Amino acid sequence: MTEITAPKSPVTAEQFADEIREQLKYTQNVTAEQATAADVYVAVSKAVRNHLADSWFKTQADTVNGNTKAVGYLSAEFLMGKQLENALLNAGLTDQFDKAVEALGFKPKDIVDAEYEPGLGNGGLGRLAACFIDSLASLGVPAFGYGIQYKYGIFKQKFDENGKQVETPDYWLANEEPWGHTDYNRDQKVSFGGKVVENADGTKTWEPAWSVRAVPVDYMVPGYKSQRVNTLRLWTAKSYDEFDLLAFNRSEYMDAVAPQVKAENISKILYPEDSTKVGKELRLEQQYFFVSASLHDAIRVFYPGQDKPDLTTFPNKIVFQLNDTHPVIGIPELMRILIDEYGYDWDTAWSITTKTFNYTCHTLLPEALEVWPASLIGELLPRHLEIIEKINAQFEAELKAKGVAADTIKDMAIYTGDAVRMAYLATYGGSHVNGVAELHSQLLKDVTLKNFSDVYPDKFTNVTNGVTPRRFVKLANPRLSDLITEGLGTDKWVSDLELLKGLEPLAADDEFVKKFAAVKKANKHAFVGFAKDHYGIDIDENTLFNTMVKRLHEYKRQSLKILAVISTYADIKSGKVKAEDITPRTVFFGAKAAPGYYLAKMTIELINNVSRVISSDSAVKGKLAVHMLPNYNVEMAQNLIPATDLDEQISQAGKEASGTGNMKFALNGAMTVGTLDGANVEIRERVGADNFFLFGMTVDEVEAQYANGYDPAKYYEADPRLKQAIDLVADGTFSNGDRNAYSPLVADWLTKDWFMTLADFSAYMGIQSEIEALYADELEWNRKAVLNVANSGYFSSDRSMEDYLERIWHTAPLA
Ligand code: GLG
Repeated sequence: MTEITAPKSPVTAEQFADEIREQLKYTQNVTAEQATAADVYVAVSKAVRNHLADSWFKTQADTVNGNTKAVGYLSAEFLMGKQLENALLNAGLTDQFDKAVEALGFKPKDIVDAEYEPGLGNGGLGRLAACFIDSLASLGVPAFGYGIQYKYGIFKQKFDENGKQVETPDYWLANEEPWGHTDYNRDQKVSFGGKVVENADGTKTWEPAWSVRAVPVDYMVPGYKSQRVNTLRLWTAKSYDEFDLLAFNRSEYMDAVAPQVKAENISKILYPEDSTKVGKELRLEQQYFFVSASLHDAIRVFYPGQDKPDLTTFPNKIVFQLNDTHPVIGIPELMRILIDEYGYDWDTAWSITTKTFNYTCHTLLPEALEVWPASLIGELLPRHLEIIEKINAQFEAELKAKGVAADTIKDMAIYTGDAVRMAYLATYGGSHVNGVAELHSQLLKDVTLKNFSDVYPDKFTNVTNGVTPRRFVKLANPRLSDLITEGLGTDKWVSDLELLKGLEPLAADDEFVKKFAAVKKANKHAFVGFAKDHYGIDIDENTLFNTMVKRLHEYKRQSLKILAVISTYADIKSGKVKAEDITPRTVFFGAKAAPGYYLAKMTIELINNVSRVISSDSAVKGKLAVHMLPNYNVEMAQNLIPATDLDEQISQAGKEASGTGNMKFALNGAMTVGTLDGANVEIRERVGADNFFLFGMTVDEVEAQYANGYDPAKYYEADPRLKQAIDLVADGTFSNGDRNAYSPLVADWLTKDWFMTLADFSAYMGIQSEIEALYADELEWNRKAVLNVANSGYFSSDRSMEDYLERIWHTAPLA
């Protein structure tokens, strides 16, 4: 048996420098003199991993041998951000690192910058998964993150000379990637297609047509000061038939690699375009691929070397969280494993399965709840389709027995005959369903999953999202972190964020507030440098930094913000606002649009062109600037959020499930202008209505508008400023005179405007004077910003994890 030793004790800077030299010499095979920053980055990363290794082994051993149930977080996305600084922080090696690399003749920043950010996620959902696994490790809860190591993550975004979004592949593995360890000896076989045959004894055998090899790449997930290191296991797809030599020898070179390409396509890219049938197929292949490999992996981990494990104990070993609908095929897969591979009867298998899974819903948009054509599942996973049909039959019988009306039963169908509704399958097949903010969870019960909540009220619960204070305060905002520590007299807040409450009295202390204002100023100054380096733009740091960063989507209403900017531009230009009344602002946008999302891409183009026109207009120089920053990612967030004065959370009420950017901004001392949507509601409750710029319709008002037949043109006619802004878009002002450039967008605003941008415009403009009046009073603005920080401790992902532990997972940290 391997000896599990205690975690390696911290080293001195000199020792750490020696460890780096050793890595350079023996693994990188370069001398310290030859080494570049990129070499040192790899060497340091490996040295840090060595420090974490013993804790990693010990955590694994305790996870398997202990009596604490583990958590398996199944997610198509893990948007991790750069690893090195976080690993150094959690390993307690930050100071040693700074000194050691300096001793080697490098600047710490250059080493950190040599890392390439992995973009294995799309937005909030993926970043949430990353925050959650950080918190689980920090709390000492045994956990596995399970997902896919995509070869290409979310695309890299550029803008062409016309301001249009251009997507390029993000080949993040172009250079050595020191964090993932490919473990060829823990692979799994995942099969597809073929047919199901019935055996003489009535059991079924699935005879698949093809299989791929799932090879895990393991990432250590170090907890902050917990001595625990969990595992993020990302699967990559390999072919069993590497290469067809016969075909090659017939000079059929493409055919020779075809099987390999087919297999490797599965982990090639995050969210392949799915408007075609093959695209859909690939997505389902991906989902099944990682879920099947993960379930088998968990059985391997918890029942090592056992041919006939007692899997009735499986739900006591690990509980799986389905992060959105992407992993929901795991429910029929576990049924299949239990019945076909281990010989359990249906009822036993069902009892194990329902205890094993729970489902988190992250949306209120019906189109985001996945529905698969039954024919597709039938082709790719014929045995699973049979199981789903049987689950559906059992479900319908259960509903009937409960006296549910026939019409309602039909509405609730998991399997409709031609489609499978994954959210319904997840709701029925798991123990709990949760939304991600109070309002969202309520709307799930009242609207989206109402029928289910009526029949199974106890399944439904809420866990409000959170963000990790390690990455998003401690690492992103060292100046604020120092000030918080000074104010509280302790740095314990990093792992107990509710301690921030202790800053509340300091909001009344002018000296403290001034220090806080100085931190913000310094962060703005630093961001000006970052933007110059990264984007080549000049920013006036003595302006209000006003930021809107998030995926580009109509419901998030980037349109509302850009129309407001256009309106302000027109007012300044026409002299309608007096020079002395202008609050100079710099507006930052950061957003990627899905490659096939036409209006979203057009909105990006518009923002870029508004930016161009404004920046070349001397009439507004020094008063208004707009920047659409390319390729919004975790790194940009870490730099921009701490520098922001005012954050935009302006989605249509009832559409943003939670939002997590809103939490990051509040924790970094930005004020928020927002609607009563998602977690904004809870943020406002906590920081106080006086310290939050609220505007816009409520969920009920939105519903009433839909019910009465919403007419956007009415708003256009009624508000001259809105009319002027839209007219400027329509008349070619931002398209070199081309009146057609934005006509689809303009037509949508005037005739459809599903997310009611126009209806909220006047209210949004109305609140700007309040914002500007407060900003003019520097001390008062910062006092309120301090109160935002002091009262946002609740939005730590540590707290979210504690809520999951108590309400859903019913497990605890390792002893
Ligand atoms: C979703 C939602 C966000 C939410 C995030 C994490 O749109 O409102 O904050 O998940 O729960 N698809 C998403 O990014």
